[in-house]
Amino acid sequence: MSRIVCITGATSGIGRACAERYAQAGDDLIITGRRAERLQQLKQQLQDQHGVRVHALHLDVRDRASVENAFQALPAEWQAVDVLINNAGLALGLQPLHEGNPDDWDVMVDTNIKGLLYVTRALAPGMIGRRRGHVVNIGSTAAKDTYPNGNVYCATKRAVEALSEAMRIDFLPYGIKVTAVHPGAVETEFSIVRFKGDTHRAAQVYQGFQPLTPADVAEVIFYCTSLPPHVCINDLVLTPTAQANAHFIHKQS
Ligand code: NDP
Ligand code: 8X3
Repeated sequence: MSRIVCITGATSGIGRACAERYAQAGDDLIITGRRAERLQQLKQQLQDQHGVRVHALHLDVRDRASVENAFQALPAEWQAVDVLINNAGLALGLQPLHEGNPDDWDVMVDTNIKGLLYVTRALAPGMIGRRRGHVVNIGSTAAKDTYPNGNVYCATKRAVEALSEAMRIDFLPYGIKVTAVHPGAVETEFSIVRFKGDTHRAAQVYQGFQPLTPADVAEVIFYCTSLPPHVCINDLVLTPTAQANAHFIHKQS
């Protein structure tokens, strides 16, 4: 039976790969992101290739009123969301805390923590009312281990981990599953965003080992949401085979 799957940050990387994976399985999709043109192109592509229904929400998850309005205004046929994938997120900068840019901190906290909360607050009551739903929060190995200069980004992902635990407890009486998925190094636009368009520096992050692809992560997320109703993966870490944790990546020179 097809589901309605809502993916935040579907215009790139892991979110886009999830949209493709769920569409391939015949699920209908609500896709969100700030880049309207990419969103429309993806919607068209998924509809044409997989024959699924796609609803595109052009929004910035940091904008609370816009998130509330967008989900309140969902047409009736889109309201019964089965799976929410809180994926929209980013890192900005990689400096010691005492040299960090507070504007970057605001964007990371507002997107990775507050945006995730706003979207969950908009969709969870419907899941609870229906006694059916699954929230997948994208954390990171950065949630598990703080690495040098990672400070605020690591803190936001630690918060995602804590909020996943909190949701699991609060939603427990209603049968809502909550899964935190923590990827290690995945080659996406993540490092280009972190290094503010410095593609050379971004590429170096993934040199000397085989990183995960967005499709690898999407496959794992899809698996987590395809288990029998009584089975829930609560917390899952996946890394490239060459990566032990946030600190150790075995690179060939
Ligand atoms: P990308 O930069 O490729 O994709 C990030 C997505 O988030 C884009 O679709 C972007 O869309 C969206 N996004 C960012 N800010 C906002 C916002 N304010 N409102 C709405 N959408 C937003 O990176 P990844 O795919 O790698 O990142 C996805 C998630 O995975 C993030 O939460 C990241 O922290 C996490 N992660 C990534 C890892 C990696 O190594 N790549 C490892 C572990 C976790 P748009 O710009 O159009 O708004
Ligand atoms: C993204 C992975 O190691 O760059 O969360 O923080 S890392």
